[in-house]
Amino acid sequence: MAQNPPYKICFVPKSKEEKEEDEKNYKRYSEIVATTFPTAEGWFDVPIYQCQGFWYSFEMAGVGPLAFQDHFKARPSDILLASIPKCGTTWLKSLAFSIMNRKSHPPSALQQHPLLKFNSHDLVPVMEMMLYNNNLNGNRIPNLDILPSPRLFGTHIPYTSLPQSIALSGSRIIYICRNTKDNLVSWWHFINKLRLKNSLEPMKVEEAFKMFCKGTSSYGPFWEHVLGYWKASLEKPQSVLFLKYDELVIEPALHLKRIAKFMGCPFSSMEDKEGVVDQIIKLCSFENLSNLEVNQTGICDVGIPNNAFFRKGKVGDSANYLSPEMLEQLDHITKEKLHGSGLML
Ligand code: PAP
Repeated sequence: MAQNPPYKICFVPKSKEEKEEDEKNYKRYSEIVATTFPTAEGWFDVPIYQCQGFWYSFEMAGVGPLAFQDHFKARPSDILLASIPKCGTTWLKSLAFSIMNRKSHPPSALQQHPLLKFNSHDLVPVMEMMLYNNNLNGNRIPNLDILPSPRLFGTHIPYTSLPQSIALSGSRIIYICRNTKDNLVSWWHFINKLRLKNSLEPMKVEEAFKMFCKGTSSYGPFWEHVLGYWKASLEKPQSVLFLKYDELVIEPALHLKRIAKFMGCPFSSMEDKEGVVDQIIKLCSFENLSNLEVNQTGICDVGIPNNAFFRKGKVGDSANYLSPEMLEQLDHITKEKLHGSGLML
């Protein structure tokens, strides 16, 4: 039988007054979203809403982004794994979790490792979707104080909308992005998988392309999302590490060592010699994780089948789905949007 993800312990019983306070807050967020935020046609059969310049789905996050902004109290030791969806979040979470917990859960002790029992989203919850999402939490603000340090969280929230306490506390952020074309194709496949599950017609690639370019894809616009974290990584390299999926695929060991160093737990030369880096790479490989039972048949809290997080895991697959004109147009937009930033995608 499926076990409760470890983060569930933060939904502690609350007093009547506390429950009423939480409900009042969620009612307020829902009213703000319903009355003041713009909406647009969504990826499923309900509209999406725009919050502080970026697009969100009611089904996936409810009014979670606002609750996260208001209530999250960061610790200096927190590590936040950030991304726009479909850039390698599932992989980064597996790697960061394995790095952080390698003493208590050695990657060599394969039979026991938590990644064999849980999808990485259950080990590193997405703040606005799994913790602060009123669709899931019954209008209860989670008590994250009870989680031991260092805490590892995920988010898709853009840099400019993160709770202030993250920058103030000095907690660290690892951001992962990916080339624009593969991101779009990965997102399109993902939503079609969910549309199928909800008995909706598949979305045509032309339609997904139009939405993506307009900026109304999940947490879009893509380019503004990436640029927010890119600029922060240049301004505060000690606080924001910027990674590219495409580079991680080519040189995983190099980037794994960068990640571990940034997280404050670098690999020792002994660990290097013992092959710990390679063990983590193997444990978190697409081939290994995608074939685990939990990832073939499990369902994560937000109702997404875990197998939807694994498709091909290849760089350049977009060329198999987008026309030459679409590929060219995306390259053109990306070049224009990133012009002068020093970032190439
Ligand atoms: P999410 O934001 O919804 O969590 P995310 O994990 O960022 O999704 O992206 C999924 C992509 O990462 C998929 O890419 P594809 O559609 O181009 O195939 C998925 O296959 C890929 N992916 C998932 N796990 C791994 C992994 N362990 N190694 C490499 N790629 C992976």
